[in-house]
Amino acid sequence: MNNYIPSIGNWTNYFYNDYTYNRTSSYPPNIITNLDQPKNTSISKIIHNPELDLKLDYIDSDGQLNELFFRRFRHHNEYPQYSTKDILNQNLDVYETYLNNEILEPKVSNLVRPPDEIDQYERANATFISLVRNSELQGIISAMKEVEKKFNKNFNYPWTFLNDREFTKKFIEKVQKNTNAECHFIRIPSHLWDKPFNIDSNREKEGIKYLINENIQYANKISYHNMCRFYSGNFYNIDHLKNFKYYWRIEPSTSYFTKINYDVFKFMELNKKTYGFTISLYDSPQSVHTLWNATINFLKQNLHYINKNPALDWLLYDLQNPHHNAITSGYSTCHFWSNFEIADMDFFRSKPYTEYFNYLDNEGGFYYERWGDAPVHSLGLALFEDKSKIHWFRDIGYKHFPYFNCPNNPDCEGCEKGSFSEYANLNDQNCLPTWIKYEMTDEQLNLY
Ligand SMILES: Nc1nc2c(ncn2[C@@H]2O[C@H](COP(=O)(O)OP(=O)(O)OP(=O)(O)O)[C@@H](O)[C@H]2O)c(=O)[nH]1
Ligand SMILES: [Mg+2]
Repeated sequence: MNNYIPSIGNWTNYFYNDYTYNRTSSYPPNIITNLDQPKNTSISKIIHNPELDLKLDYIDSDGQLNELFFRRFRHHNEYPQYSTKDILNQNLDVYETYLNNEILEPKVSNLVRPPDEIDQYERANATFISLVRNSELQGIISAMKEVEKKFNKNFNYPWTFLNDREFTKKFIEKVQKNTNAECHFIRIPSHLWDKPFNIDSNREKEGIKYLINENIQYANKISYHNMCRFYSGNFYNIDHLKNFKYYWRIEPSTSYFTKINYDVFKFMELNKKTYGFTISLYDSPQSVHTLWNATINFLKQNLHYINKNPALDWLLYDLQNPHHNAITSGYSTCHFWSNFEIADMDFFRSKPYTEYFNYLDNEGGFYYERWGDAPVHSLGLALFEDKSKIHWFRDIGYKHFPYFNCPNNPDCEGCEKGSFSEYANLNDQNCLPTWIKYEMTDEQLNLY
């Protein structure tokens, strides 16, 4: 370990040389080489030393944010002898080995089972949330049927459907038929959905041109940018949703492969979890190429918001897809895939996250780039929440094309156990090995 230590002076060149990183476009400008040199930072602070308390690393001796810590490619420095391919194979092993273990239910003593009398059941303060278009009627019915069959027929949690347009009568009637639970159909107020007036249209056009050139999906679809902004920061401020604490996000055409014989919302509540996910992925780095810069700038002014137990290794991991860190100035692009979320909206309503979202919104990256709600939620959680409150629902068999969470569970039907994607060439997009290796405590690892 640490047998190759680049000097502070040439570390940025070293990164580029080592990965022969080739850009096809001249935009964005080279972001790495214009980093400030660190203040009062010794080499021992730059190179990761697992013995050191990470918490100390990201603050300089003068109490300022040590910016280099967040951009330093420290994992790469630890393992110079391995190629990216070696690393990927090692990481896939970690994932497969872990998922090969039988995964049934969380081993906690407080699982709440389906009630005998569903009408008398005191539910958690929770709702399903589904943002959906009228045209996605079949897709949402298919997801809803599975969720009802595998979980909700036993608990009757209400559904909240959100749309930037009015839901049609047909949509409402057909959807309601699939559940005994209450359904609410809410039109999103335009101020929470539409592009803000302060977005500079020339800058937006330039940004979209760059993303198109980089083959970024949905770059040119304004509704997609609106959706990402809405799910990043505004959904929990809809009047109807202010009545709820927990939500489970359901997307059209997603699949659910396992019976869930306990109340997942009560699991969250009783075990003090903030956020539950099933899949963790890398993002297209071009879509978030200045998100990390903006985040660092926010952190510089708000150091006190960083949690004492953050998930920084996952955010900074630079071995599997190092070109991502190069494009984003340090961020791995690892995120929780937000089409599945079971989470506590009070986290997103908290001061740190609210200020963070407002800061990002003001930067305009939802339109000048294509910042997604998944990386924005994930950065907020990894930085401002105690990582032990983030729960991997690995018992829930789930698919959103083309990725799975497919546990080794006799009851799991419809996916290949342990597989991450139907396409083997997408395995390098899996960020769960990093989560498993660096962020899960023994307690979490042994929870199933
Ligand atoms: N009402 C409404 N819902 C939208 C709009 N755009 C996206 N959504 C919903 O927002 C969620 C995410 O959109 P998707 O198009 O699935 O985005 P994605 O998952 O990144 O992309 P896919 O891989 O194509 O599924 C889904 O629940 C969509 O139904 C929109 O313009 N209006
Ligand atoms: Mg989708």
